[in-house]
Amino acid sequence: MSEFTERVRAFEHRLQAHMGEIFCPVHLSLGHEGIADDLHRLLTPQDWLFSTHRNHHHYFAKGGTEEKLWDEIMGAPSGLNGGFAGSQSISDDVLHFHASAIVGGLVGTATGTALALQLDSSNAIVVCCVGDAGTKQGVFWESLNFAVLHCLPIAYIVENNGMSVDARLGERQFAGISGRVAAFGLSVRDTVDGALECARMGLPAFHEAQVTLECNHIDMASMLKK
Ligand SMILES: Cc1ncc(C[n+]2csc(CCOP(=O)(O)OP(=O)(O)O)c2C)c(N)n1
Ligand SMILES: [Mg+2]
Repeated sequence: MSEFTERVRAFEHRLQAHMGEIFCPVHLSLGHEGIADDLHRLLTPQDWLFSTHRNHHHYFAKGGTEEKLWDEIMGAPSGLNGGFAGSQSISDDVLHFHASAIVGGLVGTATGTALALQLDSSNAIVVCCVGDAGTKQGVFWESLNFAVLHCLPIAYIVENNGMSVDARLGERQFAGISGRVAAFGLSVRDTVDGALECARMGLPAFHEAQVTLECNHIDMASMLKK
């Protein structure tokens, strides 16, 4: 296990131990760290990372600090977003990192950011992480089409844990995700390295990671008391 993964897991386990004191919805990333480990190694400060409700590992991958996220989740003014964003909707303009509680909520924004980078002739790229349920949103497919049409420097990454809360993927979708994405003309890569390499060449890419969530879908103090 890498030092980065150990750091993320230690943070998540500490949160788990203090869940009774937390009054915002928290989605831990335990079991999802692999992608973040790769992103931590590959992303530059200029690159952009867009994330989801399950975002702690992504925030750390972009250079986030434990103290700011901890204080944010605890609702403290010293938190990353003054204690107003909680766990789900954190953002850090300096780190070029944004997350949203809305499933698929930032896929359009991520794609628009890739267009802006292209118009600015920037060397930076965008990485857009979603869960398997994020691919059920229309904006996901519209964004793929737009990214291919305009040759945007963006890598879409799906962390497929096979679940949307308690609904299994096989009960929600008739066919696998990667095959349908390939039909849109994106380069489907086996690794995060491959997908980012492609995006750095100015071509939209896609990677689907199979992951296993090692904790509840969601936790918070008020849920634990029920
Ligand atoms: C547009 C929208 N619909 C429903 C929800 C409620 N919701 C929160 S998390 C979630 C499941 C998301 O599953 P997935 O994207 O696969 O991520 P995972 O939690 O499995 O990592 C849902 C349906 C939401 N936040 N936003
Ligand atoms: Mg899922």
